Amino acid sequence: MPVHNEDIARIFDRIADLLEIEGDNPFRIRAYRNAARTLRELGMDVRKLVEQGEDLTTLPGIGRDLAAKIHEILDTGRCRALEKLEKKLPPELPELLRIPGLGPKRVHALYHELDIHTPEQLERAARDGRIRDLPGFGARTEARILETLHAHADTARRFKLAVAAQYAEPLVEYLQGVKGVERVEVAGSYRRAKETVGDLDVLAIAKNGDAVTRAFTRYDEVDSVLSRGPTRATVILGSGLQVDLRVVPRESYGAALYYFTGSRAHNIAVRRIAQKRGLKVNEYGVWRGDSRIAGDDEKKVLKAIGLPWIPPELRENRGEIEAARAGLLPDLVKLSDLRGDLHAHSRATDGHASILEMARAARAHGFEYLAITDHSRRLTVAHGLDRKRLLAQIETIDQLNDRLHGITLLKGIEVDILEDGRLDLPDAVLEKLDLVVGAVHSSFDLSRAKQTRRILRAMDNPYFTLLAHPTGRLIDRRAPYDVDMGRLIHHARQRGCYLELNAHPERLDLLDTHCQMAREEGVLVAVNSDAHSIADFDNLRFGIGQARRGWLEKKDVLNTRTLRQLRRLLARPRRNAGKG
Ligand code: DGT
Ligand code: CA
Ligand code: CA
Repeated sequence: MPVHNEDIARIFDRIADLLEIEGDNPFRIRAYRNAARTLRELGMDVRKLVEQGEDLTTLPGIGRDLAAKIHEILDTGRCRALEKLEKKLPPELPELLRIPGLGPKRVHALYHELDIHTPEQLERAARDGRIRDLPGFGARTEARILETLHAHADTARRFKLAVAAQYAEPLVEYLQGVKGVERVEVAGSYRRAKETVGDLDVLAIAKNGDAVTRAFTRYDEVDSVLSRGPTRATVILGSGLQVDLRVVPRESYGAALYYFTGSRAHNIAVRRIAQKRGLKVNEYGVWRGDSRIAGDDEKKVLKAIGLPWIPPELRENRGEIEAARAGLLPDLVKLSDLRGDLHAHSRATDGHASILEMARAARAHGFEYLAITDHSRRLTVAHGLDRKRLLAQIETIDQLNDRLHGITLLKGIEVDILEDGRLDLPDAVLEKLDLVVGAVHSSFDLSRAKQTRRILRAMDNPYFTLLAHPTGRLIDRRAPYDVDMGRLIHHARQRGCYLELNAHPERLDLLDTHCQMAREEGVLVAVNSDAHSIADFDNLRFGIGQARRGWLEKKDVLNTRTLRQLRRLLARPRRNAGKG
């Protein structure tokens, strides 16, 4: 079974999880996490680097020891260091860390005090009220654990979109190479760019379906074959991801693509419209009686039902059908509309590249501007900037801008929003910046009222420009903090500030529904990479997918503006600050 970067990253994360539960040396734990991150962000297969004879220790965060472990995993598919740890601790223990609200200290206590090592045991203990008495827990935490356990049950088997893409892309390439295959596309939630996908629904055009499904089940990443016939097959990949393949003739490809893209709710609503017109829609075509009036092309399928083509990202039955009928579909933002990025880190804090390297990478991406927004002092784990270091960075950026061509660096900060809503650096420094990105990195547990008040107050600061990752959620790992998003958006409108859609595959934060709210309120959204290395700009495509799911058009996205237009929008102190 071939080993992917993600597989090695998962092994390193598991090691870090287990070490963390055992309270091991934080530097050692961080080394594994950084290495996992490096592997995930690497633009190419690490196996290829090894085959080219590259020295892995030149990668950020990879020393001799970790390089040796990568070689070991590539060669043997195993990692002895992990196996040793798994002999000491129940191997399923890290699963508990995935439950929002449970950190390593709490998992340590659950295991050592109550011998809990599975979500099922946890649920039983929470129901019996045995958790509230553990030091560091309490009744509120116990209730929250029960709540999140139920939410967790639905998401546990889903794959983050960016991870699914790592498996989908090579599979599509493989199928395209199979003899007789004319066309391959992934439909389903993947095509709708949903933040997580349950399984992949792959469609192929071919005449000899039997040969194609056979070739599919022989793909070298297939772990088990659930079913196989002449037109369809279902397999599970080594990663645990399920893939359904359907082979269809050319004349029904458009209908099949439309049907299997979904969503189910969208399909049902459209079928009802078709029925009213005396038509039948299925995966083979649009039918009037026995005659097929459309099928080969998705656009023609929709046209036959009396609808314009609807972008897949909108197909959730959230108003897109009404908008389509009224000719009011949004003209969705595209990746190529982005002219810059307003959230990126450098080596000065927790990034992996110098400011110059980041600037060059952004320019190579076709960007006109890049904001450097390193962390502020409060975030000590990231070596956050204090006043003095930020002033020095401002000077460095001014000097770089004098010699850089084709890209402009903007001076920014990702400043912590403190628990009382103040910002982590004085106004006298913030004043010198082009933009101030405010972020919540602590006190996630505040009540809804307090959390909302905290962020509203931060927005009242006249230098505040942009709210980073507004809900704070990490997909599958941390629930969003409790906040009144409607009020935040309304306040942003009044204060003339903006919201971020953070494109990091683990965040995708704003949510799609919040994008719709922002658009309705007229608050611009910045689709940012939050890049920590030069490869991270590639993640913007997932952010754009989410923005499209949120109905955003080019005009709704702050960083589609030219630098000149942007400067006017960033002008501070904010024109409206203090009013309203
Ligand atoms: P997932 O895999 O959970 O992320 O979500 P989807 O949307 O990919 O759902 P999936 O894989 O169960 O099915 C793919 C698409 O096929 C789905 O979006 C709509 C279509 N589909 C599947 N079963 C039905 C059905 O019983 N009725 C209708 N109308 N459509 C269906
Ligand atoms: Ca699916
Ligand atoms: Ca499916």
